[in-house]
Amino acid sequence: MPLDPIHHPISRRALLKGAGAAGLGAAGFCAPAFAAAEFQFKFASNLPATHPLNVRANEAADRIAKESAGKVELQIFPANQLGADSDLISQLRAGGIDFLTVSGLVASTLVPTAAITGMGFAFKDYPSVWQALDGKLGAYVRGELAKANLLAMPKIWDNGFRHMTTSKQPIKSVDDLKGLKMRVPVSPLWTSMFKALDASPTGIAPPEMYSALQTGIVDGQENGLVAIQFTKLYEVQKFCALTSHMWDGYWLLANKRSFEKLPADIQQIVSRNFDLSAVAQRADVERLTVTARADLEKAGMKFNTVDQAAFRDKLRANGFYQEWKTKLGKEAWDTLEASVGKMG
Ligand code: X2X
Repeated sequence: MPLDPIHHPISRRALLKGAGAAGLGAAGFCAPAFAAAEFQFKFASNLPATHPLNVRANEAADRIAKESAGKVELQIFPANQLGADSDLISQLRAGGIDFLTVSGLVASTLVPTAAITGMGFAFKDYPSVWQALDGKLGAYVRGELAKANLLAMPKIWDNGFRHMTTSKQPIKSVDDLKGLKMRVPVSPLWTSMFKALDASPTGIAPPEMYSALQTGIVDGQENGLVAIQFTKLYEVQKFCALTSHMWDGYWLLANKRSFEKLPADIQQIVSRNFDLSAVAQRADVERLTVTARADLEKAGMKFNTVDQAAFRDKLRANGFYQEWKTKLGKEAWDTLEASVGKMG
């Protein structure tokens, strides 16, 4: 059964009409009511155009164009149109694109300590996520990213608490993961976590995820329910175990040179509007996570809960926390623990 993409009440088209714009390109923002933009920026993401992250990014682009009197034009490229994550990180660093939303764990291939926010079972709920990410933990990771010339906007965007899906057998206990071929994003922390859970993980970038599951190269994967719905994984996955084994978010990274080309007042307009949209997107994802479960059930997926403590015990017994505490270092670990309590 097809799932309706989410439609937001304020469409970009309506906003553009209000601004007197006529045409609208498929991917890009175009504002013929204004003079040619002085600053033209490319914004890339790995999520489909209809996902709240791109909907809210488009809204930010509209507001930024208006508030900068047309000086800033942002073109949004969703769904890996310009490449897969690791390629996009390189393009961002080289200035081929100007903005990129990327999971902290994927960014950790470049800045290892950025993986800290994805530590297994670190966050119990959303209030503890935002308290940490809008507080000292977020500030710490942004500082680390800045060392690699990646300027993260203050507010991180949400990719949800992650759960495990499979095609053949449900994961009812941690033992069901034994030897299971799982797709994980390309990131050492993810691979390490699923090895420590005794699964057999393979790092696969989002553009190949669906076909890898469809052809059985891997049996399962893990993601937030909203991502599972928007990438249509319900077509190739049957079971979902509500593990909440980690939380994942998207940093909105800017190329430092591109951002610093902007006069200070326009930098303010850009970062304020991105942050406004990030907060709206967090609320979208939280709300949609609830309806996603019902929609995925209607599409035929079967859900079950698990004893999370048993998963965490397995990670502990296999030395996962000890290994990552050493790898990421005292500062990262202490900053996480200051927010969420003792880990491991
Ligand atoms: O690759 C994934 O699974 C995704 C889309 O959730 C991330 O970007 C981490």
